Amino acid sequence: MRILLVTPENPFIRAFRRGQLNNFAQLTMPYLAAWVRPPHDVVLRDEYHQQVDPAERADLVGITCNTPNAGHVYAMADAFRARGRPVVLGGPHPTLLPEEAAQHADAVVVGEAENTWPVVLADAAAGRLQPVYRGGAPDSLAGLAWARRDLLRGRGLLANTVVATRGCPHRCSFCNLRQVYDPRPRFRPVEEVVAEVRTFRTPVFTFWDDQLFMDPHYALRLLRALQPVGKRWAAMVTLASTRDDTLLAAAAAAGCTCLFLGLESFAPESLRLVGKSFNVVEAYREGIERIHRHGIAVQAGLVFGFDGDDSSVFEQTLRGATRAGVDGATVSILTPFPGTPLFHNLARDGRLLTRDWSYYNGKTAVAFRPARMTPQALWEGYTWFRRRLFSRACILERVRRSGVRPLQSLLLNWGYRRALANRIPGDPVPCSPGDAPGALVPAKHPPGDRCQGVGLHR
Ligand code: B12
Ligand code: SF4
Repeated sequence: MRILLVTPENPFIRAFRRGQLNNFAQLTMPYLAAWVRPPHDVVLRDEYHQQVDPAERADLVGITCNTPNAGHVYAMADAFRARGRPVVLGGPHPTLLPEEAAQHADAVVVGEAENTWPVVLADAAAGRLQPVYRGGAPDSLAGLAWARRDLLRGRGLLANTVVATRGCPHRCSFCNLRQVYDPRPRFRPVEEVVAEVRTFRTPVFTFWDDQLFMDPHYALRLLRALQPVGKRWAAMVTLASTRDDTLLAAAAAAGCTCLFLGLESFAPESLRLVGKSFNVVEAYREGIERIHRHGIAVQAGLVFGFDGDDSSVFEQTLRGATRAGVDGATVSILTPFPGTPLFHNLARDGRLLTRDWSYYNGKTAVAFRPARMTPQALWEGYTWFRRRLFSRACILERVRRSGVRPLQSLLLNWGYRRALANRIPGDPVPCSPGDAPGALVPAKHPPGDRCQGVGLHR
């Protein structure tokens, strides 16, 4: 069999991310490619920078699919199937809504796939694909395959990412982790992670774990074992998990240059409402200074649109982030992903603006009605905030306050600043000629082709 694996990227996200300098490659499909053994062969197409041709020869097409990519992936899957190529869909969105995904696939893989993907491959070879595969989560992460990074082309320094753990002990109401993955915290043997990292040809890489420091004992062992490898890396952690100076010192010695902190908000009420009060706003500055003292930069995850947010939140966050000296920030619009408590609450209260999943990307669109401002005000505030945060003056001020790795921070910020100029297709707020503003817009536009009617910022 010739197996074609696709990493999709819808036009909105691609337009948004173009120009940023930290777009590390997605790991999913190179990872699944590792299961394909001779006599079968495997080809990888990454839409971030490659075209996908539905006429390409393939005996099986595998596509990963998150929620914002769903319409785009369904159209792609339909095009492959129209040419007689069987399609298997997996990843977050097919896991959350398998019946919806099944309308566009010959098989749907629900959840983690270590125990089901080999069965899918065998069934496809025998011409007996089943409609749904479930129960693929491994009990242990020992002996996991290594991703086929050799299949990644043209990603240069950004080719290498790795995962050491799965799971997170927290339950933030906007997060999909518990619905998409087996919630048990699991850890790969330290020596396996380090051996995999040693194979990287680049001097830099990223951990794609949700919370690398979830278990401080495991983290410390991993960091100590990584130190002799001599590579530089970044990882996602919570601010609360960085209170331990021993851990931070070990991270710095092991090559950590940047920690991504899901701060989400500078508004305590907003954090409380989404179950994230373990982020203590008053402690942000001190916590960030502690990380800086170890020579590690901070990339903050910031989200706007929580129920505690009114239109003053943008200025409040700009002030807070600048004072705290965050080196960089990933800024998002709150997005109610299907299956989350947030989604259920907003659906119950009639606050979802659309079920066109292309609006659910957290970057180029607002998908719900915020509690204390209009959808337009949220979009405008978010846009204003990004322009201000990535203005020359603010970048220089933050870099000055941080004092850590100024060149790295200037480059990252310059990437985000450059990306501000990208033209993003479609309207940011769901609209349809004839619909009352804010009316629920069913997914009636062609996938990936947003409404061009009434709206802002075209
Ligand atoms: C790293 C990461 C990113 C990276 C890279 C994206 C990527 N997919 O690699 C970055 C930072 C760019 C990113 C961006 C976004 N992400 Co993200 N990301 C992750 C993260 C932390 C790890 C993904 C990963 O690499 N896992 C390791 C690989 C090997 O496994 P995997 O992808 O999970 O796949 C396994 C199974 O799902 C299954 N599988 C997956 N696809 C397929 C396909 C087939 C055919 C088969 C058989 C099996 C299968 O098999 C794998 C092995 O078990 C996950 C959370 C998590 N813990 O997984 C969130 C997660 C996937 N991201 C999420 C979101 C929301 C986003 C954004 C929309 C956020 C935003 N507002 O910008 C964007 C979307 C960007 C885009 N490209 O469209 C959500 C998805 C929710 C949803 N309903 O879609 C998750 C689950 C986070 C969460 N807490 O809710 N993300
Ligand atoms: S801490 Fe992060 S990964 Fe964990 S539940 Fe909250 S948002 Fe999700």
